[in-house]
Amino acid sequence: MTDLYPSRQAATPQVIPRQDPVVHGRWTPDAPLSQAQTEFYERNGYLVLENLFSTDEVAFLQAEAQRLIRKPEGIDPDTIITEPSGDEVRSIFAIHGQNALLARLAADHRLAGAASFLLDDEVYLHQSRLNYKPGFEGKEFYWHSDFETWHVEDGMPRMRALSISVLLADNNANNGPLMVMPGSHRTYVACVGETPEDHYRASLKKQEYGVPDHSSLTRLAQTHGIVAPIGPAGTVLMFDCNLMHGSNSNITPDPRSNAFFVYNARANALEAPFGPKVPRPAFIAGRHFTPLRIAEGPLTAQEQAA
Ligand code: 6CS
Ligand code: FE
Repeated sequence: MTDLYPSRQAATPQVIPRQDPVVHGRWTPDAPLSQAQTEFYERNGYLVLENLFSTDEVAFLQAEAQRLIRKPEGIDPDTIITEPSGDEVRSIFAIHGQNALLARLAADHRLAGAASFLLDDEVYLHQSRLNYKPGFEGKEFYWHSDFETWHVEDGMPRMRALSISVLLADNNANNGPLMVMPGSHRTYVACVGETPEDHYRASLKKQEYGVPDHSSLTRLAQTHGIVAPIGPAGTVLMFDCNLMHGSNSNITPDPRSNAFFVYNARANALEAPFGPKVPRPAFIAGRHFTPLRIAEGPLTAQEQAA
C-alpha cells in the first residue's frame, strides 16, 4: 500500500494537506447528527454533545469506572497503564473486551451510530480505554495527532477513523481537560525521529516520539487557536483521528476520567505498520475487524451486572 502519510522518516518536519474527507457520508435528514453538528465537525474536526445520556446512565457508568479502578480484578494486567510517576492507574485499555457495560456503551447507537454516519461505513473498535487522570498525579498527554501514531505504528492506511470520549467526571478548566486545535485535522504534520522498539511501553505513559516539532505546533496554534471543550460527566466529545490535541497534567484533587473509544471504518482496516516492522499489540490496536452490532435503547443496570 502506498504510504500517503509518511512520518518519522525525514530529517525535518513535513506539513502536508489531508488527502481524505473528514465527513465521508452525505448528510440527510435521517442522519444521527443535525446538519449544523455535521458541518461543525467537518470544519473544526471535533463536536461536543451534551445530554445524550440520562443521569441514571451516567451514574451506572461512573459507578462501573470507579469499581474497575478500585478492584480491577479480572482485568488483564497487560492492559493497565500506570502513571509515569508511580502506580496510579492512568488507563485501562481494551475495556470493551473486558467489561460488559463498557462494551455496550461502545456499541451504543448514540456513539457507534454517529461514527458509522461520519465514516460512511460499518465501524469496528480500533482501540478503547478508560482514562483516569487521577487527582494530583494525572500527567499530561503531549500534543499529537492520533492518526500519525495509528498510521506509523498500527498500519491504519487512511484518515477514516474517529475517537469518542464519554466524560465520566466533570471536565473543568483546571483538571487537565482535552485541548484541541480546531481545524488542525486538515493538515498532517509528519514528525521527525524514528520509532523505538516496543514504543508503546513508554508512549502510553509519556509520548516522546511521533510528537510534532515546536515550530509546526506554533504555526498550527497561531492559525487555529486552542480550545478546551469542558462539560459535566456524561458529555460526549467526538474528534477526528488527525485533530491535533493534548491535555495538561491534573494537579487538582478532581480526577478527569473518561471512557474513550476509537472507531475505524471497516474499509480502513489496519495493514502492516508504515513504520516499525512489528505492529503494536492487539489490546492497543485491534486486529479483529468485525463491525460492531449497533445497540439501540438505553443502558440498563443489567449490563452493569452482566
Ligand atoms: O497511542 C495511542 O494509540 C493512544 N495515545 C494517545 C495519546 N492518544 C490516542 C491513543 O489513545
Ligand atoms: Fe490522543
